[in-house]
Amino acid sequence: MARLVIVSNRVASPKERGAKAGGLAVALREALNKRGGVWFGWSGETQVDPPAEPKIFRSGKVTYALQTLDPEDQRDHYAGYANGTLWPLCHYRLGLLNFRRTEWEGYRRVNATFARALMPLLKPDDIVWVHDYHFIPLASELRALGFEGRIGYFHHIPWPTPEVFLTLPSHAALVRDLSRYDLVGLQTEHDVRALLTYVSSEARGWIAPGGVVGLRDRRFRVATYPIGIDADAFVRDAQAAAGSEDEERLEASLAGRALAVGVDRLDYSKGLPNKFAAFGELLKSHPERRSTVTMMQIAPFSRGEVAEYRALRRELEELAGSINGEYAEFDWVPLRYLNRPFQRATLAAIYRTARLGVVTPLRDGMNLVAKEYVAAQNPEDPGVLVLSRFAGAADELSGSVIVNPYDVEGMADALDTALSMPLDERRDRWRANMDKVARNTIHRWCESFLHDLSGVDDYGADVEPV
Ligand code: GDG
Repeated sequence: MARLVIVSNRVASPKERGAKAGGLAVALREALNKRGGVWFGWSGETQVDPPAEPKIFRSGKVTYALQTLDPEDQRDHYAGYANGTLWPLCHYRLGLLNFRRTEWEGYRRVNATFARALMPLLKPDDIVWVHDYHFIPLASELRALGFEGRIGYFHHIPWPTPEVFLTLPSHAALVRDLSRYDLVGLQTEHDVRALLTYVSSEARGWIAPGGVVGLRDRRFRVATYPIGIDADAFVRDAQAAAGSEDEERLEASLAGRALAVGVDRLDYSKGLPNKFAAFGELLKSHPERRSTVTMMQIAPFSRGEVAEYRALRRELEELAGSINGEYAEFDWVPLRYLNRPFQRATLAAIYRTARLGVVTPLRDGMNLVAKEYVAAQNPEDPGVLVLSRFAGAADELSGSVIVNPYDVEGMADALDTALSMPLDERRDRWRANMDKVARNTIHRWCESFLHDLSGVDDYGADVEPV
């Protein structure tokens, strides 16, 4: 079996285990341990004139290689082009899109730096799996240095439709970069259609059955790999949470009221202002719900170095304050708004206790919280998932109450409906969702991507355009 090399901006430390590590980190580490290999990424540190070689250490069969970056390069790459340009673009937020040539150049420069640092660690037969929008040009840079082995790319966030993508001044170069991969994985069929439509209508490429794409002298494949969670681990965590101290404390604090829960990084793609507004609207237009339901929003801060995230934080503080100011009783606070992360075991207890999981992003590649909420439910008395149609997860989780997050009043009505849902219907909907969560796990995602990447050839001369 070929050795595996994983590239991602942040590398999960081998010390992060059990409850602390995220599902993705655990799955990637498992794949690395099985095949042996290298996990390469940014060290999290900046330094003027950083060393050209990454810091290297080994743990089990895995070599970790962490590259330090120059501070200006890192800013142009991370806060600049990756999170100030590509993130809003891929989440359809053109009003928030900043494009600066210096950042685009910085983004490319960092990818070239990463490629130069990684190249000496590569063997010709390695399989390289690159993760996410920070690294789209990495394959081009590795090819320029002479690496001819298989390289795959997985895009964790949505791929925008051509009308949106064309607003990016560097769109053509970015797709040329994608074509240097052998396999490009996206979360949903919608994303795949969006990219293929761009290729055929704007880049004058051709598409053959199976998502094989011809672009200039390159052939590569684009396919769907919907990411999942470690469903068994989540079921176990949730079962362990039953009767735990966390659960008891939470139940006691609710005093018999229903709980609606949201867990999202504090990010403008997650639709938090609209979610808060919808909860406020529920309390306004369904006054009988007051004092009967509590919403808890866990929203750890993220990307504070990007101005839009700081503005969002202020907006949410104001909204939460105004909802609580308007509707709170001396013994009930409607909205509990928490800006810090919690242990996975505590999250499991909260998910399991919550009658509603409220996941209403304006756009989301997949959204793993939706799947975690489903996995954590008690099958005898499951809660209801209220889910945005614009989350990738909505393609699979059809047992949810699907909402349009731009329709605040519609969401308020959906929350009301979900709160009244009879047990039989809750069970049926949960079963349908759980079947999907249990089938499309993170392990399956990982294996199927690696299986397809291992199997790629040069997409044979017999592949013809259709
Ligand atoms: C990107 C895409 C795609 C959150 N708060 C806490 C905590 N979390 C964990 C959740 C979940 C993960 O973080 C968040 O994953 P999401 O999928 O919801 O969202 P992004 O971070 O935006 O991820 C997304 C994903 O990549 C994978 O491809 O689904 O669309 O945007 O696992 O549980 N974990 C702990 N404490 C917290 O307070 N322990």
